Amino acid sequence: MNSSHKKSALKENDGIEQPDSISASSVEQIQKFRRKQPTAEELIANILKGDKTALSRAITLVESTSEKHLEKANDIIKGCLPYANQSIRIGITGVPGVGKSTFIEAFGKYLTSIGKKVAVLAVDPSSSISHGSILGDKTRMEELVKDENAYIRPSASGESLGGVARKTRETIILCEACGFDTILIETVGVGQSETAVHSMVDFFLLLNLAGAGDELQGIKRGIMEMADLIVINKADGDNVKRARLAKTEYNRALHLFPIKNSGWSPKVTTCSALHNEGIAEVWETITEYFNLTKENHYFEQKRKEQNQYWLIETINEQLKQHFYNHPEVQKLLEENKKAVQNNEISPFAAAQLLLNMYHK
Ligand SMILES: Nc1nc2c(ncn2[C@@H]2O[C@H](COP(=O)(O)OP(=O)(O)OP(=O)(O)O)[C@@H](O)[C@H]2O)c(=O)[nH]1
Ligand SMILES: [Mg+2]
Repeated sequence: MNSSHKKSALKENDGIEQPDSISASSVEQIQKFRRKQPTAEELIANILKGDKTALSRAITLVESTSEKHLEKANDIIKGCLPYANQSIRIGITGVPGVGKSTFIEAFGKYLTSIGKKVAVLAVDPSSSISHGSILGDKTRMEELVKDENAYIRPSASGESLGGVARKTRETIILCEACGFDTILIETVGVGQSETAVHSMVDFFLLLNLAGAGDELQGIKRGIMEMADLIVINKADGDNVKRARLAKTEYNRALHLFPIKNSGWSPKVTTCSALHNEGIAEVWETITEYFNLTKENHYFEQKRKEQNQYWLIETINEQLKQHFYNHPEVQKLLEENKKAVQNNEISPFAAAQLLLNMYHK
């Protein structure tokens, strides 16, 4: 801090007019830049050059709900699509507080240190309220945020999970075209969002904690079943022994699950995201997985299946949206909700009535 008697360089000298801190011409230039919206072609060209500003702009268009933006966003995605797919996509999940952000910071830094370009995205259906978990913890990813080879995008705030998931899928394409070869997709362990994330990644990583004997109770069986790797975090200090014990227990539990189509047997490791321990081992395991699934062609097959899944999902989503946005449907729906509640009409008959009106 400046001591009061020291002369500040910022102090205005008597009789001398202070120059504007920003010149008028640069203000004009900035305003012109802001006013001028780059065309889809310009954005595509810059994304392909690895320009993060263009990437962010394109993602904003993808996330926008306006019809005008939708068309432009679709053009950009179309232009980027031939350059996408050259990456690996890793889903990371775990209950709040397990250390996802801390882990992504450590893991992301490790990846960039070995020459990877890392994009971090999030699927967080609750983000319309909390404004995205990643945004809130930029401080936990302090180093990664500054890393030239990393790109962090807070989750699309959203209406429905389906909508958020679609936007995330399109964002993946844009990130890949921009040269990011490792995509990390974080989701909060609440259940539904895992399924959406699972359907857009190649590898699914579950972060867990060593508990006091009840470790297997907190996680839903379905999520464990999806995991290709369980990483027990916070294996440091007093917790090391318990983490090791938990590892044995998880290993035993994983044996009870049916064998995966990938031919991969899920693994369990321990790490300390905070102290940067066990991070390289996580990457080693993931590399093993990719070697196996690329060799046995499961990797491509899964991506093809995912594309088909997203084709159907997108249609479902848009049909639903179109239906519920229909003003007459909205009016009639409200009336029928009451009627159903008062037992004046059966839910099925009411549904039929609405659909008939919609199709007319
Ligand atoms: N001892 C220890 N603490 C850790 C470790 N990783 C994370 N933590 C601490 O655990 C707390 C939660 O970590 P976060 O990374 O914010 O967890 P999160 O899963 O992102 O949490 P949400 O964003 O709320 O879902 C923080 O206080 C971290 O410092 C670890 O490896 N060891
Ligand atoms: Mg977090």
